[in-house]
Amino acid sequence: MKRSLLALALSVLPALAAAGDLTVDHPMVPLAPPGSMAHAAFFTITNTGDTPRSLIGVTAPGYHMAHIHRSEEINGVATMQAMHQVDIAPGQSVTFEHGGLHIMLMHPAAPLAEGAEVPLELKFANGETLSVTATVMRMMHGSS
Ligand SMILES: [Cu+2]
Repeated sequence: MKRSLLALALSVLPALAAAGDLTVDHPMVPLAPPGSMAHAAFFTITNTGDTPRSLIGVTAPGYHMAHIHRSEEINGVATMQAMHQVDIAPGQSVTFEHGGLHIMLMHPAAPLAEGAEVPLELKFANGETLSVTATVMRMMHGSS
């Protein structure tokens, strides 16, 4: 009896089991000044599975466009580079944070107040998607 129930669960829910290999912690969008045309989203993504995973894109219904970016300093000049793939090795975490990797959210459909929720959909190279809800938070200045 027990065995047949387990077999049934495994046959019905293969996609859910795969999605369980990735976790996203502390998704947040720093509160931006009114009228800002670009916001950033930060989080930490962890691959708890045993196969490499690659983030290849993101969609955000509340924005006109969303891209994966990385901030870099090249010859003393701060720049942002579009990333087409971010690899997350088995057992590893990748942090999207101020001054590094971030999700660039362009042209919000509406201004966002502190505490608002921003839905994001992360897309992976294996065709999987992961829905994440980021919270708009005031960032402490000077804490980098
Ligand atoms: Cu950017």
